[in-house]
Amino acid sequence: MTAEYQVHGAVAVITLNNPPVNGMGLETRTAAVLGLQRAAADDAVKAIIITGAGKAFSGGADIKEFNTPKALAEPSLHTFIATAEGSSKPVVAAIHTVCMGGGLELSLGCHYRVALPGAQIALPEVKLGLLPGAGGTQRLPRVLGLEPALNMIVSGNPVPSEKLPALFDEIFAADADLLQSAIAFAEKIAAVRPLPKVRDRKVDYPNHEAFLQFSRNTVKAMAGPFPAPLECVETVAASVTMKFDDGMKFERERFLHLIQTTESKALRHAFFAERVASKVPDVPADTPVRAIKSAAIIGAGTMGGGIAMNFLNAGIPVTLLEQKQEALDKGIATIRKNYENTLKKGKLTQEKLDQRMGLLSSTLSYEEIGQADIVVEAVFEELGVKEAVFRKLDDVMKPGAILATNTSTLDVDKIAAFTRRPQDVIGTHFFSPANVMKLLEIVRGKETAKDVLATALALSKKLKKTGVVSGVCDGFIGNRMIEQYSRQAGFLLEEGALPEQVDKAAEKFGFAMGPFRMGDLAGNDIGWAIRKRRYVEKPEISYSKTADLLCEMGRYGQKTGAGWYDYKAGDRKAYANDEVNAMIVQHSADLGITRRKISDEEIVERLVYALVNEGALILEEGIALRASDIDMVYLTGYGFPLYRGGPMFYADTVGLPNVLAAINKYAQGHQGKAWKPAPLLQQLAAEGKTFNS
Ligand code: T1G
Repeated sequence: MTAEYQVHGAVAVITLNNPPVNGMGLETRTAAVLGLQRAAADDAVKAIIITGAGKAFSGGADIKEFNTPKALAEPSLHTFIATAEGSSKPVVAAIHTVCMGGGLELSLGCHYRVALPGAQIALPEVKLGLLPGAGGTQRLPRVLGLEPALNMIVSGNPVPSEKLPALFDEIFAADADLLQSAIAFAEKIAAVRPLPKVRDRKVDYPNHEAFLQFSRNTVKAMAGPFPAPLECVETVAASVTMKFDDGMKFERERFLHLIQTTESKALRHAFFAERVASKVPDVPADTPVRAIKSAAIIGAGTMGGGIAMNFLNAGIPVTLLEQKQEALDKGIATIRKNYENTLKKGKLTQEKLDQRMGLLSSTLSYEEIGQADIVVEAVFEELGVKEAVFRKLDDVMKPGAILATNTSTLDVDKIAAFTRRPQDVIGTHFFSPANVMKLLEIVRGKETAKDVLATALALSKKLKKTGVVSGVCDGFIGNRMIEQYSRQAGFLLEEGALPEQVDKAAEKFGFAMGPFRMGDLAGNDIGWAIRKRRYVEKPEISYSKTADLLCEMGRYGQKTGAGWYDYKAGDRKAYANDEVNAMIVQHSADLGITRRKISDEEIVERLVYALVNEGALILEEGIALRASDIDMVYLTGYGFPLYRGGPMFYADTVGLPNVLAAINKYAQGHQGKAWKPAPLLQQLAAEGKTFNS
């Protein structure tokens, strides 16, 4: 069913019913318009209510329909709203839980709006790179006033219904029965004429031009590469500068422009990618999860402390375990300092700080953590150390406890094999700083039980992380791809580029930070240790020696005050260093390479397509379940620009044949053997398909 029709006395009730959030897809719109026509034709009906079944009034237009013929097929959302507004009988929107986007626009087209308190009211289209395209930019200002409406539309953030009295004719008590209350309201106003229409109101804002100009300047400064925020300002401006119907036409025109932009498609891709990432084909959505009411963290260092904070923030008690008291004391002090910094920024109350610290305990003894529902180890990244920890955990942890490793490079199956319960072992790869970065790679071992995986996915939501499932391989998804990206960055130095040029090109493309600044931040010695291992384990893989030479100069990065760049105390700016650049130039000479001028375009192609090609291999091997998971890893863990949708989505927008042609071109160049095109990329390019089809 997509909309139900019932008559209660003289009141017809149309209930939108398109789970999960009553997205107003074509079938829903059709059924609802039929309901309005039925009510209009029934003389016994004196008033009409529109409401929503389940957990929403409506989450808006059905985003899944966008860029398909259904989205604009009649009855369109405009037609649905115009039918309600044009009804000869009063139409009352009865709102609860969620009323967003097109759902709110529908209610604005109704003659009356009533609600329960606590309903989330929003026009969040801007977060999808759009603007309210069904009259919201023209009607909301007529109800709330220019400024409050503009703030809601440009921010896209929800406001609780009880905070918007101007929007509602009545807000019922929290424990009221919405339908009964709405019917009583409808009966009360059934005979009132003329029917109040939002479109007949005027927006009164003296000196609105000054306010709008201020708004344009402010929004332009914060919108970055996204066109939607400024379009929101311009269309809301039309609510004061144009007649209603002209404003509606202008809004429509700008909406249809935005829905075709890559930025909007990227944002909508990310919206669904984030949600589909928690779906694992062979793990049913209703798989029972294990209760996680307490946690233990092994290791109170940077990672262990950050991981502990995630649990504390979610209200889950944590026991922090270390080998020495001073390490414990240091770790706890760091956690407290982090919270105090947040408090100073006004983003945490003292009460919350005390509550979280009150959930934290510590111990030097494994025997004391045995009852925890999950234990996450964040000890030194060396297999022997992990083995000792997991053998101990296997001895002390209660049956059914989840044993999670935060390893970023080691084999989760090997770690699981150190225990008699490999089915309870899983990888939970947090990204530093663990209490900040949203990404959580959930590494599924070959023995990991389905309910353990389901529990880890549910836990990632509770910890407000974006959980992405990865299979077991060296570097899982993110680090395995970043290795190819870093290899290309090194080769570019050998051929003629310098760190500053590479970083600037990457940051112009939209990366939060270029590869060399990123290395300096993370610590160049980390990559050095991995390459030393690679030189032994996989000698066939070549790397530029420049990064090794840099480490031999003791330039590990920000932590040593110098890396690819120099850094000054209290100044996050990276300053080019002549000695490093001389080393790079000398190294090219030592290799007999005549340095050449390299374009920013080539730099970006080689960095990004290195990610794409490795991502294609990861997909082929089933390490990642879907291309959009890879995009989520890069959008939430590696500073890939959101407006480009992630490496795989970006490759789709470039066109896979073009990506393949570029890779084949680079395969003819310096260190060309690093460019073996992934078979999946070749296949999809040949078939004219995309990664995210
Ligand atoms: N269309 C289609 N599917 C939607 C949807 C929508 N509008 N909103 C949510 N879903 C799906 C979502 O993909 C997930 O699917 C499930 O519902 C639960 O979502 C013309 C153009 C409403 C606050 O931007 O903010 O109207 O994974 O996990 O945490 O002007 O979903 O179960 O298969 O997020 O309870 C404007 C977007 C649309 C609202 C519920 N509306 N949605 O949060 O559940 S454009 C939005 C949300 C528009 C008009 C314009 C949230 C929620 P699955 P969820 P939740």
